Amino acid sequence: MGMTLAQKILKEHLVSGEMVAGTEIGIRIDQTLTQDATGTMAYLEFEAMGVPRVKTERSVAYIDHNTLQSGFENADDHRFIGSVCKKHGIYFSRPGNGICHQVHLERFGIPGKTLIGSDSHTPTGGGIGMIAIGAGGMDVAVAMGGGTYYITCPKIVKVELTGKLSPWVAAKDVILEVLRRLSVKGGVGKIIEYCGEGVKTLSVPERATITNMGAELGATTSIFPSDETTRAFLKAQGREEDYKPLSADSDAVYDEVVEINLSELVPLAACPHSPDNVKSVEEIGKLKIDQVCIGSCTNSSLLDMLKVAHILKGKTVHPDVSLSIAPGSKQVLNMLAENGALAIMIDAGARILESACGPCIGMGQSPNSGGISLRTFNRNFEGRSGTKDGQIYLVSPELAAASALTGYLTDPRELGDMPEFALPEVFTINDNMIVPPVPAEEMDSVEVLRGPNIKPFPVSEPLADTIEAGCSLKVGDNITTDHIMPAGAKILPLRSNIPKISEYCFAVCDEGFHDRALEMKKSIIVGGSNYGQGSSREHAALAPLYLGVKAVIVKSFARIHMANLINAGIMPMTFADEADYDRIDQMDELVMCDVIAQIQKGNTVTVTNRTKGFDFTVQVDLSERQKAMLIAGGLLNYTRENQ
Ligand code: MIC
Ligand code: SF4
Repeated sequence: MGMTLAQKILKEHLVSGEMVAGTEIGIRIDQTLTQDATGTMAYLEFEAMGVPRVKTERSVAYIDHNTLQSGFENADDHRFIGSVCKKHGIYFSRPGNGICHQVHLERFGIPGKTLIGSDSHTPTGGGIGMIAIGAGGMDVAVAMGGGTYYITCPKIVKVELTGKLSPWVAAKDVILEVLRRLSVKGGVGKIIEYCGEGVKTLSVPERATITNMGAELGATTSIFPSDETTRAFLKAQGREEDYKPLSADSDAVYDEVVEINLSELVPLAACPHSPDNVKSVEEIGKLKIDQVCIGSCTNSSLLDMLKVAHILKGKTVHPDVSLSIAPGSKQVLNMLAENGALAIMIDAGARILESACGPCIGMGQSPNSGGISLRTFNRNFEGRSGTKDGQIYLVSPELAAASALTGYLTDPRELGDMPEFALPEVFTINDNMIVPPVPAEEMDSVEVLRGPNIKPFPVSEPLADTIEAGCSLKVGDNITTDHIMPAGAKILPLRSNIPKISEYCFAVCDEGFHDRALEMKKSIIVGGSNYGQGSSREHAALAPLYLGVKAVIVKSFARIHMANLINAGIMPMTFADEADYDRIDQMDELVMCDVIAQIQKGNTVTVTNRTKGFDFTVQVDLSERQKAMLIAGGLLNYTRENQ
């Protein structure tokens, strides 16, 4: 039987398990990446493992999230990460060099390799045929130390692309269409593999836009074949030797098939507050806007920026609209400066931001109260922009630029004829902002620089046999990591300080949670379906751990967050009968006895609701390895015990 492309790469990297969907497999990791907001924790964890040099083929640390430096904290974190990298064999991409996923695609990604990154948009690498997966910082630390990375062997969904995008319809519209059809839960436990004649019509940056935002489907990752277009991209990056043709076998069998005719797509927008709340521009109608933000790891490539510059040329941003543009990398910004496109943007009135995540993670550019903001980003969760009642619409750069000029949501097809936008044959290459590590024999001479904001991570305890705890919080469906552990300019600088950042845990849902949980000492969180969707931030597990959360009982989990809970030693449990969710209230007293014996024996645990006087069953669908990890009190304890 033929294999899909994802199966081929996974099989080649298989260390344990069998390629049977739904079972646990362990894979060898060739490359890792971290960013600064998750990086400090990942490197503290790596240090705690005591491995002197990374064992991967390539590990890179990027500084792109916390670049505001409104206090000493960010700068201290940057110095810490920079010094750890220098010592332990990791390449360090300095602040200003660009967004991790954009730079990794340009300079390091290699078709057929495996990459895990402590950022949920790591699947951007799927645009050049990598298996690139978002993971928690601890998993990345283990992979840097040469450890195996474990995932549930995914089902493979084939997205068959036919036709060709119409003028001014974009790659963003392709992924928005996939989200419209499959929803933010539709990709859980699956890899999305793009095939078909339409693939040839898409450039590497366009493919990367699609795989990047596949994270919003909850998918394990997304992948495109590696073909002549990939070769041309790598050649233009001076890396043709990294090219390798890769595709699925013609008789590959897929678990699901989705067909998309690119010719039929129209400009789309994801409406507030979910990336799958997708409507056509026509359906939304004439919407007056206040702000347009162009950038983020989804849409900040040179190609995107050239289109934007073309649309803005000789025009002025509408008087009621603020337009910000953040080119994705130093390479992109440099090339825009060289070819005059930057001058066109400045001339039109765009506010040029540094090459970093910026407004995407609420680091500045929060919209006005109730403001309507069009963004080329990938997430529009409530409050993420920094303005609680901000109305965020996710759109393509073409639509964003056209709308910035008119002041209302505008169909870019109204722009008339579209010129051919081609990628350059040679990109401007200058890796002077990527600092290589020192050779192994010099590592002892490097001092690791720690600022006062860098606090050790909370210690998790081995699993208790009896858990008696109150329900400190009950939440609904689709709770995101931005609800659990918000980011933004005020909170992000605290990523290295778990006690301090915990003060904001769940503040979006319930400002009293922090104090209540601390007072209860031990507690349990109850939630709905797709709990923990979004980011890979392990802070969404470490803050609850610090606040005494022992278990989370929900209808279903998002993949990375569930792994982060297990790594932190918090029990992830799902209702055997979802109706029981309605029978529990906040502050109910919940009791579980013989927990260890129950999870060792099977996949269920009986919970007594002492307040209401009834028993219910929860599922603990975990592998033997995950159970052992929970019993040990998390991944670090488990790794120490099994070294
Ligand atoms: C995000 O887009 O939510 C982030 C910020 O990049 C996160 C990582 C983080 O929270 O640091 C992600 O996507 O994993
Ligand atoms: Fe940065 Fe936004 Fe991409 Fe996350 S989604 S890596 S915050 S640009």
